[in-house]
Amino acid sequence: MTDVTRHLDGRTLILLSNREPYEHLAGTEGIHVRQPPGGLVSALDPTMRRTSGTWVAWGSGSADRETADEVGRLGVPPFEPAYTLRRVWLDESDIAGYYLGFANSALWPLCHLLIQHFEFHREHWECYQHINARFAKAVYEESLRVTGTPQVWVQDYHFALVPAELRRFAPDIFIHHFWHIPFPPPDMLRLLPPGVSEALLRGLLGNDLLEFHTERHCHNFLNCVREFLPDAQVRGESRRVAVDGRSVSLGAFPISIDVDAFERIALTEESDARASALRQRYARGGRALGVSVDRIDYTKGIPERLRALDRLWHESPELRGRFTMIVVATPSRTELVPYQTLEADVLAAVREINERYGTDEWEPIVLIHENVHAELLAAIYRAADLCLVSSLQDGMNLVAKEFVASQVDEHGVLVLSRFTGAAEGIDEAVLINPFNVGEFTDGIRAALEMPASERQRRMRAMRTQLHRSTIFDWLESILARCAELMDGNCVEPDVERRRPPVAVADGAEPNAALDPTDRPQWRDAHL
Ligand code: ADQ
Repeated sequence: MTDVTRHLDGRTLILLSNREPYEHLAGTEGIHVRQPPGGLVSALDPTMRRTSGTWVAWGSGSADRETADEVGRLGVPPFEPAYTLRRVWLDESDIAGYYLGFANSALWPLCHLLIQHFEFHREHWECYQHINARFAKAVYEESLRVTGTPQVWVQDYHFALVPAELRRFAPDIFIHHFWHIPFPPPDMLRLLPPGVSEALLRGLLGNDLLEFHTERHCHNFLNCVREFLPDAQVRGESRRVAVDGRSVSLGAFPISIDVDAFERIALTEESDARASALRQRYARGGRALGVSVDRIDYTKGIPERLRALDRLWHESPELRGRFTMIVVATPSRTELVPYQTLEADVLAAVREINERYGTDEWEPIVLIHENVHAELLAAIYRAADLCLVSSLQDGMNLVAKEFVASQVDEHGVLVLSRFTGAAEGIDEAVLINPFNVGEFTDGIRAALEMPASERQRRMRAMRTQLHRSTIFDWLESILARCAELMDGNCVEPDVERRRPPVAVADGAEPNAALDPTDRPQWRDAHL
């Protein structure tokens, strides 16, 4: 792993994400700490450790308040503190309005073009504005505390308004933002009431650099700016927007995973034994095993996948008893009605398929309806002959990359929706359209019938390609681009950097803590 901190050139990273890197939970045996799984934390935690930065996030754990100081700060990792975690507290109504409401019931379906699930409520939008202002204030407070020049990195759709809000307090601070989900075209953004789409775009244009997974998402963003913000100048060829006397850059930075870590786990003795046991049980004697792994979310195309499987076993009776699917599907956002309905529908569809085609000796779909630990996940990926990724829309889709990384025996085929960011970077997958059940079924059949040599050729090529673009390459390319921009290498001569006047957010009290002349010069003693 290369040391990406050189691109920070002594600057201190302040990261903002909705989820925190360490969560304290109260259990029967006292308080324990949990690090959420996922590539983002595993890539950014080492960088934060090396730079003694600050991570600002929602304090969501049941014992989070007890383990932080009165402001919400603590040193992390808890047993070997190297950087600061600043927790921001949200109450039930904040979570309902900002997180479950505007972020997950309006922005999420809109950005995924699944407008049948779109719900807008004015009070959710107001809550989102209010909470974004609170997070911006927390980031600003942290920027005053860190030694060295801060560089702020915002994550995702929960914080579209933070960049512009933060810039009101700190006009010169370098801010960039990674948008993990697709960005919609103008006709979709138009579903938001007048004024809201503009506010979102202006919020994001508070960044110096805006990062998407794909060129397509950059293109959609620029088209939205063209359509909704007549005062902004879009320079599509250089992927920049000039607005309010500032220049905002855009870039495509496809995220990846910690490829070596997945490979290592897949190669442990334990995984080896588990994968052999799985193959012995489901794939001996020329039979085949498939896998899918998702949160139960309507963007992942789970009902569409089940329809294609149903059709496959219906049209090809010879595959009954010879092809088994392990479907790993974890409940997600269960507070929201569309997610509850989807979960019930998925469970019913699996039951129906199993009743229709199953026998005393064979169950077509083995459902794992819970979170699976990394070792088991790697073993299932390793054992499988094919992996079905059927998202209706997906920013990237990490499951596709995790499957490829774990396929150390190189026998599996990736059947991948065209509508994932991953499909734009992974060659050699069998690409399908999940909305077209016939094409999807044919894709699964093609994967099952593919000769072993062809599977190996494709998997080997995908693995080579994946090793060249890991999450650490992603991190490095973003930080390198930020360094270029901060060094002024990319500033357009005709865009003068004018500083907007410092103003206090609507509804926010002028606060002594936000006065730059009051800047504390000390660092937290417990770091
Ligand atoms: P997600 O929508 O969460 O991420 P995805 O990229 O597929 O989608 O990542 C899901 C992660 O959860 C994977 O690491 C997977 O292994 C894990 N996971 C899912 N079900 C699990 C289970 N039952 N047990 C254990 N682990 C499970 C958002 C965007 C994506 C984008 C990522 C990263 O929607 O498009 O790829 O962020 O930017």
